[in-house]
Amino acid sequence: MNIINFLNLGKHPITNNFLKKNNPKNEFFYNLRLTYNINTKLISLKNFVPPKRMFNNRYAHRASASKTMKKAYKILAKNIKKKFNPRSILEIGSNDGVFIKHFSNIKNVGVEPCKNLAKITTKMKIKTYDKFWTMHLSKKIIKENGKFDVIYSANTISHIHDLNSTFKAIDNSLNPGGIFILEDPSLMETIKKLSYDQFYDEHAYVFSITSLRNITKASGLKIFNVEKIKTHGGSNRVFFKKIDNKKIKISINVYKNLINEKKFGINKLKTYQRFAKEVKKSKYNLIKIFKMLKTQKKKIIGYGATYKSSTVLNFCKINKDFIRYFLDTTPTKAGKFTPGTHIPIKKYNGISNDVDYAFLGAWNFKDEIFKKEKKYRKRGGKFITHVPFPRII
Ligand code: JHZ
Repeated sequence: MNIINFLNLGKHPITNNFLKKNNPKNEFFYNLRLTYNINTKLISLKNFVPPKRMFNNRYAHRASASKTMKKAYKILAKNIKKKFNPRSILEIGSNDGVFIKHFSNIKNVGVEPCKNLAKITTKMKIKTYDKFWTMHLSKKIIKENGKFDVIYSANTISHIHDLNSTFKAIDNSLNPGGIFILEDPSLMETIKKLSYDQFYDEHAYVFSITSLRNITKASGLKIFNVEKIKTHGGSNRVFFKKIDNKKIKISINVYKNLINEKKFGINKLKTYQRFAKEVKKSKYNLIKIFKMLKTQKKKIIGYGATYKSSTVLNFCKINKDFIRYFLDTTPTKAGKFTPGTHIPIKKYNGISNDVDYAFLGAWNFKDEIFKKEKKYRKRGGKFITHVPFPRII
């Protein structure tokens, strides 16, 4: 057997299933288990959830809900124009258009299977295909638009189950000198930060550069650069070219990253077994903090009803007995309840004066949030986080 299970995180709901009622009938749960592939070094969920259960007309996440991300996409768009000067760009997983809108002066096409999101970008006059990314769709897009100079995809390829055909379809859609840019959470950062909440239904994979190199060998694509970026708790921005494109040289960064990952133990089962042990310890210590504060009758809320936090809440069984409600800036989440744990979500309107502690669901935006919540912190308000270890800040 070349697939080894190393962590069982228990039963979990669909993270996008923000509930209308706090006592839903027939809420769907699946087993969240993590596996390591000895051959490819790929880390993945053991059980994939059918895509249509996750990505549908009620998709809640809006990429532009954070200032940090809006700014990051604007800067990236500027850099892509400067460096590659594309005449055409395709984005796989275009969400609410936060990135692709910066390319309105060239041929810009979006792919977004969540129809409610695709409607937003269509209204913005961006040609959007409200379908899942497949070889079939790629052929249709090429027929109607031609091939592309740049294909970009942030936090989406790790959500697609059939990686072989995904990468082949990308290769198929690129012009000969074209490039593909992928951004996804970094496995090394996930392990270092003990951010086990990077694993949930949508995140079928958490990639290392090593596993990406291994799984793309047969696709016609080759990694030529890697940038480490801060977004989403530490991600890799990976640049691919076509294998036979000799004009683009392979950056030394690629080799440096592969060596660093090897030194870190990305290629060793032991690394994941140790991670699993530490995750269980993290769970124990986080519950301890919540129980202690509950005994002290402190008022605790949640800050940022993220998809990630669903893993923490459901794994640690932190429900409305501990967290009174979540605050979130996303309008479509307000008035709903967190999946599995049924904690009410309120529209963000500042933290009220009677709150003592706020659990950082959006820990990846800690800097942005701390800047915004200076007043709360000044009056003694505290945050609780589980990253990189459970603590009060
Ligand atoms: P954020 C989603 O995950 C799902 P989530 C998906 N699978 C993925 O990979 C990432 O996005 C990219 C709120 N917030 O981006 C807004 C505040 O309330 O970490 C968002 O609801 N106040 C596609 O959900 C949430 O937090 C704030 O000041 O884990 C952040 O969600 C800020 C900064 C955010 O992704």
